[in-house]
Amino acid sequence: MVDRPHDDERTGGAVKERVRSETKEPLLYSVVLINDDYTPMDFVVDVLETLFQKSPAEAYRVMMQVHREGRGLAGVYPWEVAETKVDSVLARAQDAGHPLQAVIEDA
Ligand code: TYC
Repeated sequence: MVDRPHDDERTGGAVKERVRSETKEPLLYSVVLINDDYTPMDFVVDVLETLFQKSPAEAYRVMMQVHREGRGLAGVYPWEVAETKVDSVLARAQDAGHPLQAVIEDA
């Protein structure tokens, strides 16, 4: 274990008061795929590989989870990224004539 310097060693004894933390974590949101009876499995796998950067094996695993359990996690992102991912899924599905749905939830 690396020894963390004591406050005194880093600041020479000065205590910096911090009202808010200096770096703020972005809020994160889940993009969840929803099962349906019509979207082809290969299409869902392709969406997971190309829009959510999943490996072929992971894309297949997530697709089968959605198929069997009704829903599954495609990815976790800051709000605007999650929105763009959902928009892209819906646009791809609509273009191809498939009813695939994706929703955003609190992570
Ligand atoms: N249930 C679909 C089928 O049997 C496959 C599917 C998987 C559809 C995941 C949507 O989000 C989904 N062809």
